[in-house]
Amino acid sequence: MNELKRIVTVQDISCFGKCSATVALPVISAMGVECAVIPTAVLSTHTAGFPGFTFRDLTEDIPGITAHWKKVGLTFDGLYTGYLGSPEQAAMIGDFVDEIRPGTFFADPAMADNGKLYAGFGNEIVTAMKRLCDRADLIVPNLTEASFMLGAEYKEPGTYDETYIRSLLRGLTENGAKTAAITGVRYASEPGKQGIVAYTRETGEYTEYFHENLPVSFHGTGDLYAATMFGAMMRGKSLVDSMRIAATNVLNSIRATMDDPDYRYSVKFELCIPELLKMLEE
Ligand code: PXL
Repeated sequence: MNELKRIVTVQDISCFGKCSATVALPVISAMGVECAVIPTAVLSTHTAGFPGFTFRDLTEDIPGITAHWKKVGLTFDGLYTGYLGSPEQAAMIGDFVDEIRPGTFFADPAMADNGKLYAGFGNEIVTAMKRLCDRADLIVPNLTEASFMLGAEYKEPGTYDETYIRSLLRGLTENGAKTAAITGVRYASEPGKQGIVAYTRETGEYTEYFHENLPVSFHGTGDLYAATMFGAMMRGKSLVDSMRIAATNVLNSIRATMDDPDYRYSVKFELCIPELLKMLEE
């Protein structure tokens, strides 16, 4: 029998702009993992750069979807949560975890970047995301999200050291999250590098993967990173290999987009899927 893992991702559909579900669905499927979706909101575009976007909150639809799934007996090897339409959705997803017990719960608390919450979010989302993350096997906040969730000082990229990152990682795993990985780490001592650093509470082990820091920024790369990393884990890759594959896929996609650098349009990840699949076979 050909084995096919099945996951469900819970995040918004931004109809234009390649982030959240419109990245997770194609990338995870291409990686050879079945990907179902619970949409948390439908927006005309993402919230970062297209003034006047529409936003339909789907909070009321979620209990009906999960109750139906429970009734018909669906099961999942993994759950991947991202951008939520409202803080209340975090509690609903918590109930869903209790009911369906997905094999691995991967949470990306997608709510902030560059020291600021995304448009439309207030402090309630931070509390709700933190509570959801406390239940996860693996969480992948960026530094802004990590500092918001801990009420800790946010430091600008390239101005901090390993001690700062390690203390945030320990804080993030204090209330239940098994492994925390902070993305977009840039140490003061290594100006040309960027990476991801993880900490697993049970073993006390730190895992890291650093690579070249490209001096450009595109919307949606955090979502591409998370989708690729979870896809790789579902394909049986180790934590460090999944971090490397995700980072390389994002770097390849950024390089493929450098000649067309509008931040809002995200990266041309579609062009890099053949390369991604090769990395899965290594
Ligand atoms: O990439 C994170 C993200 C996801 N979904 C929506 C967003 C953002 C970031 O701005 O606006 C709707």
